[in-house]
This record gives sequence, C-alpha cells and structure tokens, in this order.
Amino acid sequence: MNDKQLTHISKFLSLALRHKPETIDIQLDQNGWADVEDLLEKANNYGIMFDKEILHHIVATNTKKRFAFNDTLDKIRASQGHSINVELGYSNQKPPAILYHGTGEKSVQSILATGLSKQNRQHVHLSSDIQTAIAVGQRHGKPFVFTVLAGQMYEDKFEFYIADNGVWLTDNVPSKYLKQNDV
Ligand code: HQG
Repeated sequence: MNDKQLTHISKFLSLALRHKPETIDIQLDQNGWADVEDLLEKANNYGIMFDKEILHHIVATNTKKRFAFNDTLDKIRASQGHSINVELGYSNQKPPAILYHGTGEKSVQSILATGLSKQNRQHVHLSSDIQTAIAVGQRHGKPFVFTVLAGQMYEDKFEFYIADNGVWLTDNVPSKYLKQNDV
C-alpha cells in the first residue's frame, strides 16, 4: 500500500473516530473508543479496505500520532480533535509558560475581539512549538500565530490538558492572554 492510500485511510479514520462514526455505523463509547473488529468490518463494508496489520501501521507511523489503541489493543480512538462529545479523561495539568496557536490571518480580528473559542471541536488546540502552530495555521490560508500566556491562565485557574499525542487542549482563551506573532 502506498503513502497516498495510507493517508486516505487515515483521513477516513479521523472522520469516523472524531466526527461522524454514523457514516459507517460504528459506535464510540463515552470515552471515544471504538471496537477494532467492528471498525474493520464496517469500514470494509463501506468500501475502505484495510486490515488489522495496516491499522497498526497507521497508528504507529501517523505523523501527528492521531490515534491510539487501548492496552489490550481491541479498542481504538482519536487522541484529540473530536467534534462529537466524548470524555477523553485527560487530567488538568500545568502547561508551559507559553503555548502557541496557529490560525488563518482572516480570523485574527475576530479572535482579538472575542478570544479563542473551540468552534466545532471539543477544545481549543495549542502547541508547545511554533512550527506546529505555523503548520496548523496554513490549513486556514495565510498563517498567523498567537502566543498564548498559558502559565498566566493556569494561575488564573483555567484548566489545561495534554492529549496522548502532545497537543495541548483548553476550553477557551480570552484575548487578554493572547499576544500577536508575525510569521
Ligand atoms: C479559529 C488539526 C474566529 C481557530 C490541527 C481555527 C490541530 C476563531 C478555527 C487541530 C475564533 C477552528 C485543530 C474566533 C478560534 N473567531 N475564528 N473567536 N476562535 N477560531 O480546525 O486549531 O491534522 O477546528 O483559530 O493540527 O485549526 O486534524 O481548529 O483557525 O491540532 O489532526 O477557528 O486539527 O489536527 O479550526 O486545528 P479547527 P485548529 P489534525
């Protein structure tokens, strides 16, 4: 299987495990886990052909480590990025003093006016390195990176979580904690 085919399956997994499990008639439990056998069977019925070996390969090699198995390897979930309501079970954790958020230049004024909000997802997504933020911003056109005063927010009792793949999550970022960066 070539890289293009693997990316296609990975995107399909993001759809099924983060946004629309009903597309292939699978169910996620309250913590976002899907049964691996069920996922494989329903995906194949839907015409997306891959087996357990390929699934393990994708989970292991995915650049952003988007997916994770449970300890017994019979369940799989997305580590973050959901639009559907799941309880990922990450505990509140002290973030680094500074985190970054990449966005499109067209959203900057609105973000300055109302702060960062989670839009369709379950959290606002932040990264500890600026390169990741630039790459995330590029998905939205000309990229723009905000510095987020995460340490100060934490002192002010905002909660932060770190997903299994290292992405930092929080509920919202009021604009007073944002600084602008030109990239
Ligand atoms: C923006 C990808 C106007 C926000 C990435 C972002 C990430 C506002 C967009 C993960 C706003 C939402 C998430 C406000 C926030 N006014 N715009 N008040 N507040 N926004 O895709 O952070 O590849 O839901 O800046 O790598 O871009 O899918 O969030 O531009 O980790 O694994 O609203 O998705 O990971 O866009 O990306 P998104 P995101 P994957």
